[in-house]
Amino acid sequence: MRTLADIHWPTWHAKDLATLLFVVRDGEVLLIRKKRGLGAGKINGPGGRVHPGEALVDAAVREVVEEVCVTPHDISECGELKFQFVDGYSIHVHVFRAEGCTGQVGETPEAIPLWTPLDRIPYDEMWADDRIWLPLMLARRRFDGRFVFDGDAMLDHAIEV
Ligand code: 8OG
Repeated sequence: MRTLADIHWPTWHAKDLATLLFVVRDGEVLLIRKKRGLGAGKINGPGGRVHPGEALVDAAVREVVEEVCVTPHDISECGELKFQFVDGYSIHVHVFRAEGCTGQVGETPEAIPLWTPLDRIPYDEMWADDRIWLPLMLARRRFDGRFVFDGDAMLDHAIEV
């Protein structure tokens, strides 16, 4: 399994369901330096796995509170990302955006918060696919992406906007 064509997408089900939530405010986006979990060391948005029975948006908010201590508001879903890894792992990520948050960001055992100017997003330190869809999220364009990864390496992708 190395390409999108090797996967039967209509019946594809991910092993894990996860969220990402980006607070976008005053020309900046709230990113994190992830300290543990999948993608540790990389810069990402706050997010993580959805608990059984939990609503997606509730999971997205919970992860932001847990990782960087602020509570996002005015939230909308802006896209979906489907990742198949060649080792058999798969994860389906729902991406949200929030127009603001309350509280003050703080570092936690999971993440270091980074308010980042929109014209200085450090794509070189992020997952390889992020430069494809993050600009769409910022432009409020809905996306549906599918990706094949071998570890950190993106082997194939397609995105519908
Ligand atoms: O529970 P844990 O923090 O390990 O969950 C993984 C998080 O990483 C989850 O928020 C989804 C996110 N994630 C992937 N793959 C990718 C990716 O390619 N790009 C970005 N930006 N996030 C990803 O699992």
